[in-house]
Amino acid sequence: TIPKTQTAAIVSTAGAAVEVKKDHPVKSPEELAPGECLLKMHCTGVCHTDLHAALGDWPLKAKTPLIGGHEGVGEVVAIGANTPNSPVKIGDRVGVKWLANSCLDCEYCRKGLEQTCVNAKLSGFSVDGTFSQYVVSYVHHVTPIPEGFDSNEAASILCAGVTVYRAIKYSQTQLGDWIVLPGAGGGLGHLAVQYAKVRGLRVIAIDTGDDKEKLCKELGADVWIDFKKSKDIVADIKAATDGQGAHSAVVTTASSSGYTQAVDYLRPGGTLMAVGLPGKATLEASIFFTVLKSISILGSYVGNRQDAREAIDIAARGGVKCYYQLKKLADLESVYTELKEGKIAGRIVLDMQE
Ligand code: 8ID
Ligand code: ZN
Repeated sequence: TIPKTQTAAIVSTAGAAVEVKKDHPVKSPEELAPGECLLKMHCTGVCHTDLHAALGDWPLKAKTPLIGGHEGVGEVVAIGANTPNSPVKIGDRVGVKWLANSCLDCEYCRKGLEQTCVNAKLSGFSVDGTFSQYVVSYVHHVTPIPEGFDSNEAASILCAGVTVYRAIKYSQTQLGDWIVLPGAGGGLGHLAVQYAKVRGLRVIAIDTGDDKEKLCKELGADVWIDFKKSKDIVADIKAATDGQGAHSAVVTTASSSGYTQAVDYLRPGGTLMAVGLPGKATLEASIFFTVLKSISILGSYVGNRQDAREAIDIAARGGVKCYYQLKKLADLESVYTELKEGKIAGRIVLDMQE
């Protein structure tokens, strides 16, 4: 039976601390609109985006009060009446990603760029997200989780995984190419190391600290650079790549510093994939050398429904594995503090089944 109330982590206004409330209402199955489904959550990852949303440090503002969270796994316990052609049924295990819903019929949706749909609903940002025991989501956008693939392992693939999977897919790289991953020890980055290896790339991981170094090397990074210790990152990358520079960089740092030298350390024809989302920074790159080196600079924003299925499929078959520590919803505020301080290697996943 579906309870009337639940535990949820709520941020009342931008910048406020997280409050865990035990009496937050659950939307009843009768109240679900067509196309909506109610999920009983198993777990949810915590993404740096959730911290941006809670702090309100982006040019786009989240709804308030806000229940954050956008990479969770749960079971479908109800589907709105009069939902035609639902691709999921009650009892299915599914994932919630950042893109909660899109119209599926605008130019962007038709082109597979659903993320930019003008009517997009964003989990944990414009609609309440996964930091609650029950979540309202949308039958056409939830991602089926293959049988036997553990929910805790799957959770962070739904944002961190799909995002770097897509960025690498469009990085214009070939088997054996060098890819630089600033932010490699973080949530997105440590999955990027692995998706890059699956693609047959050689990885230069950049981040800081012993934990992240150990993690990146264990995950198969070919070269490690500690950005706090390196005296010259461009020189270090050139030294590792026969003096030529790397073929691509996928930047997943939440601060602009991960971006600044990318055009300098890419070789001619190289591609910079912008993924990390500092709210106010602008990209400083030499126009002259961007032109002379024929550099491509591309933004990459999460992924569409198909990208999500592909990223999940690779992880379910063991190609990549989320490295995570399991915590509780009540720990969310302290997780935000650790994320701010850059202390988390890999991901934090919150167990929602206690
Ligand atoms: O669709 C998208 N483009 C998308 C999807 C999901 C998340 C974008 N994001 C954004 C988030 O909003 C955030 O801005 O990607 C960024 C990273 O998210 P995350 O991986 O969840 O954050 P994290 O776990 O804190 O990892 C960031 C890592 O960057 C390192 C930190 O040490 C940390 O490990 N880092 C920093 I900050 N500065 C660095 C630098 N100059 C750096 N690593 C190398 N060089
Ligand atoms: Zn995210």
